This record gives sequence, C-alpha cells and structure tokens, in this order.
Amino acid sequence: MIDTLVILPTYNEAENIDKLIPKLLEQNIDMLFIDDASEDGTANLIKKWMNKSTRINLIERPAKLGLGTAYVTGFKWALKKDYQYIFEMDADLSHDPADIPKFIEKCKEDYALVIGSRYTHGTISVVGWDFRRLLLSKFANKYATTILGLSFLTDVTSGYRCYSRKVIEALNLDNIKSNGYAFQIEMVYRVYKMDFKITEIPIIFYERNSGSSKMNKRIVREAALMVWKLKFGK
Ligand SMILES: Nc1nc2c(ncn2[C@@H]2O[C@H](COP(=O)(O)OP(=O)(O)OP(=O)(O)O)[C@@H](O)[C@H]2O)c(=O)[nH]1
Ligand SMILES: [Mg+2]
Repeated sequence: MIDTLVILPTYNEAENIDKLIPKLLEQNIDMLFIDDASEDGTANLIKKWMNKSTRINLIERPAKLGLGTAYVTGFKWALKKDYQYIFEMDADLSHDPADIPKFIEKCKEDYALVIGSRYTHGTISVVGWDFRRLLLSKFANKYATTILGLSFLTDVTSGYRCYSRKVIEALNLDNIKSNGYAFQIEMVYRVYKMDFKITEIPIIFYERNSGSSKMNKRIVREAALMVWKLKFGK
C-alpha cells in the first residue's frame, strides 16, 4: 500500500527493531522512524534495514525531544508526500502490525481518526500489565473523556491509531502543546473539535518484553493538567 505511512518514534529500542521491521514489511506499508539519539544503536540497526528496503525512512534528532514533537515532525514529513493513511505506532512490539488493514478499512468508511482501543465494549485487552498500571490507564481515560466530553471513546491515550490525510492537513501542527500521554489526548480532542468523525477498533496491547519504558510521573502530571488547559482553550 503505497498510500500508507507508519510513523514510529524510537528511543533506545534496539532490542525490538529486528523483530518489528519484518512484521511491518509484511504489511507492504512505508515506515518513518524518528529516533532521538538513542544510545543503544537503534538508528544503526534501522539503517541496516534501509539497505534492504526503500520502504524504510529515518529522521535522526539530536536529543530526546519527546513523543509529541517526534510525531509532529513525522506528520509534516508525511504531508510532503502523497500518503492518505498516516499511522502512529509504538516501536516496542506493543502494537501488532497485522492490525493495520483493519484501521485502513475503517478510515475508508470516512472516519478521519481510527483509534486502536484496549477497552472496547467494557473489556480489557492488555497482556502483561500489573493492576496498578491498568488502573492508571483506565483512570486516565475516564478522567480525560469525562472532562473533555469524549465519553463515546474508551481509549484516548492509545498510541496505535490511523489518521486520514485530510485531518492531518487540517490540524495546526505548530499549535500542539503536549508531549507525552497528553499528546495523544490533545490530538483526539483537536480532531473532535474540528468535527471530524472518530471511531475505535479493538486491539490487543502487549506490554513490552524488551527495552525500557519511558513513562514517568512527569508525563502523567502533564496529561492531568493538559486536559483542563484543553477544556478551557488555554
Ligand atoms: N523519538 C522519541 N521516541 C520516544 C520518546 N519517548 C518515547 N519514545 C518512543 O515512543 C514509543 C512509546 O514509548 P514507551 O516507552 O513504550 O511508552 P509507553 O508505551 O507509554 O510505556 P510502556 O507501556 O512501559 O512501554 C516507543 O517506541 C518509544 O521508544 C522520545 O522522547 N523521543
Ligand atoms: Mg510501550
């Protein structure tokens, strides 16, 4: 599918790259990695794969600049080309590339944003989380959706999603304020405010087996505050 780009921010994901890229290549999509000066050689591994396939692209940034700005960089790159379906995906194998066609199918039904949800129909499809992590995720979703009027959605912090080109074009990318989890919430809210159609499809989320999490208290705090800033338009 020459019209599909998967954007993957990476920070120290060397242990996952060699498993992830073959799965993505099977899907016949293009990929764009945004690597933030990983110290573990992530970028070099990606470059090795680039010698084998022209579908792989890499932008290297000089320091760890955060998930939000990584995606904004990726979206701008995508808009310079002809991509119609633009994905966000984690590079730690938490998101199964085999789900990609299901997102595209929904986008073709005229949804501008399709979110891969771990919590559709009252179920929980997460493999490998302890109770505390699950509670945090469920609470974060309830908190954000209630305050922002997004209660028709179950997983606004999910990082596996597909945007149609028209919605990325319509967003003012330079105005996006947040970086961690808050970025995912802000993106959904902005799309919703522009009256685009949003839907969810069920996914199974697999907690990372390799590499380490970049989630921290600061990211959670940013999200908690950002929800109010978004609500009051600050
Ligand atoms: N380029 C870039 N990538 C990042 C940054 N922070 C996180 N990432 C990547 O973003 C994706 C999601 O980050 P994770 O650490 O898996 O965060 P998470 O999924 O919320 O946490 P876990 O459940 O513990 O995996 C991964 O592919 C990371 O390598 C960053 O500052 N810059
Ligand atoms: Mg992860």
